[in-house]
Amino acid sequence: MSRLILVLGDQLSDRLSALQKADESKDVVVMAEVADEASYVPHHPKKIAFIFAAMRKFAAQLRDDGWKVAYTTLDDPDNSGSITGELLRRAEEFAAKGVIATEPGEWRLIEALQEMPLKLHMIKDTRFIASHAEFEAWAEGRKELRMEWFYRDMRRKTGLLMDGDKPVGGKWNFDHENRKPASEEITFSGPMQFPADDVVEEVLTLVDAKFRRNFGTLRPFWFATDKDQAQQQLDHWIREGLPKFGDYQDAMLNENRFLYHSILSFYINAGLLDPLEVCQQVEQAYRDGHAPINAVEGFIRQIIGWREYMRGIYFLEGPDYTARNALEHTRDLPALYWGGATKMNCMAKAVAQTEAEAYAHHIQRLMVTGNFALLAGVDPNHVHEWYLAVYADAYEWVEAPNVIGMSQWADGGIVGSKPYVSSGAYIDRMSDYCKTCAYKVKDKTGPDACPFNLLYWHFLIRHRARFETNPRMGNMYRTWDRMDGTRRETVLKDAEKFLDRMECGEAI
Ligand code: FAD
Ligand code: DLZ
Ligand code: SF4
Repeated sequence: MSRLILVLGDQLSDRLSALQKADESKDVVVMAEVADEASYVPHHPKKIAFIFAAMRKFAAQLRDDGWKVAYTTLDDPDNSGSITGELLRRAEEFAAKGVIATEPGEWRLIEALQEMPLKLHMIKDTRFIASHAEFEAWAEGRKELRMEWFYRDMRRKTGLLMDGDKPVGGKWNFDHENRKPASEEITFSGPMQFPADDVVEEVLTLVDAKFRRNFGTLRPFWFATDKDQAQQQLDHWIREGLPKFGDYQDAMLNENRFLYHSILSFYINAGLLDPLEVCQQVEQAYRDGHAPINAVEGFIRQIIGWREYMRGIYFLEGPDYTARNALEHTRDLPALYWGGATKMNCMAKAVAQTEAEAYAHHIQRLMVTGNFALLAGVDPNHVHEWYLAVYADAYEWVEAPNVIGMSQWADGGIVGSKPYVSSGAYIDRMSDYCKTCAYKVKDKTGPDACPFNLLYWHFLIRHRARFETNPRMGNMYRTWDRMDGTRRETVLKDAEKFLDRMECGEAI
């Protein structure tokens, strides 16, 4: 009797644990494009097209390798609309005795599989470096779950950038060298653009017909959709982008959407690239003298540090994590996040590039769109749903700790010891956005004052009782207290006026 082997849209790896447990001669691989997954948030059309095209190509590769694959396309008239529905349908069709599944990356789907009336063997996702048990053991009894300590354990475990038991270069972290504004011409030509082949074209037609109303531009579609193409993007970026990745990691520019970023998260998260192998290839570039330590260490820390840490937090904190709202923020997400007009150049640029590419880099996500939502007091659950929908690399295991934890401080300080908030001065230092903005970043009050300047103080004063005693924030409260009383009143009044105009739907 055969078993069903579930392969989800973000599990497209030959070495997936469920495939390794399977018997190629008897078992049936089940893959399905389903309405439930394609619409639990209004995903960006490029994200849906990427996942469907990569799924179809992965299914073809499995068939070539000798697997029996039962694949359901979205427009199949028998499509039941859900992953569990498809498993039940295929169980009957193949008289299967049970399902083997690699643990999905979202509680929602884990719970749905567990409730299904079929025998289920859910196994670990071995594409990650730290297992849940390892992360739990690391977290056990710690007062603070600081990423940096976890990261050092991951360096020791993987042996990446290690000389025996010592870090290469004599330091674990070279981040202080990585904060340069982009003042020079960018020499990286950006991600490779892959022309649409027949499989991609067919998917684009389907997605265009079914998801045209979702926020986001489908064409031109340039993503890699199989592991060979994803490897080409990795090689291209190691060659051209990696050497300066560290220096300009936090920079933002009007005319350059990608700077030196790798644009690899789509591919790693979907399974087209293995995170450890990516890091090994990046380390090799350092050992060959092609890239400096600050770039290589910085990149490897993002993957074996932040990426693994975020996953650890998501599974440690449990299914209610996305509902957390420590700062009790209740505002609706302003229409400008869905492309509505705004005079704030930084926000307009970050949203427009998100709409076009289903991509924005880390500092745009954290210090522009995330910062604004936090300062303005937007309900973190709305912010979470937006990020989950609009980025092609977004699955809850990685998106939620970044948004609920790092960006919105809605988990009360598990991920970040202080909220990531800043006035316009930070954006001005790290970008050229302010030069062409309708607002004036140097104005602290008045009709032209940068909204980030107004809202920054408004946020700090709203939450004074909570943050005044935070050792990393005390200085800001002392600065406020030294300000002239009338000026303080004007700042808060102007901030209130701005928020009222935003609530009324004005193009702020
Ligand atoms: P690079 O800048 O080239 O970084 C290299 C790699 O490091 C990335 O590909 C990614 O795999 C990893 N990485 C870097 N930072 C993080 C991080 N904080 N968490 C996890 N991995 C990281 N990343 C996602 O993969 N999915 C998300 O849904 C997501 N949502 C985010 C939401 C917010 C509010 C913030 C602040 C960050 C979010 N990130 C998310 C992290 C980060 O912004 C993206 O991984 C990165 O921008 C992807 O682009 P890149 O591949 O060019 O990354
Ligand atoms: C994101 C996504 C989308 C849009 N569509 C599908 C799909 O039709 N079939 C599928 O197997 N997976 C899809 N995915 C990815 C899943 O939502 C993802 O596996 C879960 O959210 C767990 O991370
Ligand atoms: Fe953004 Fe303020 Fe600069 Fe305008 S002035 S781009 S709103 S930070």
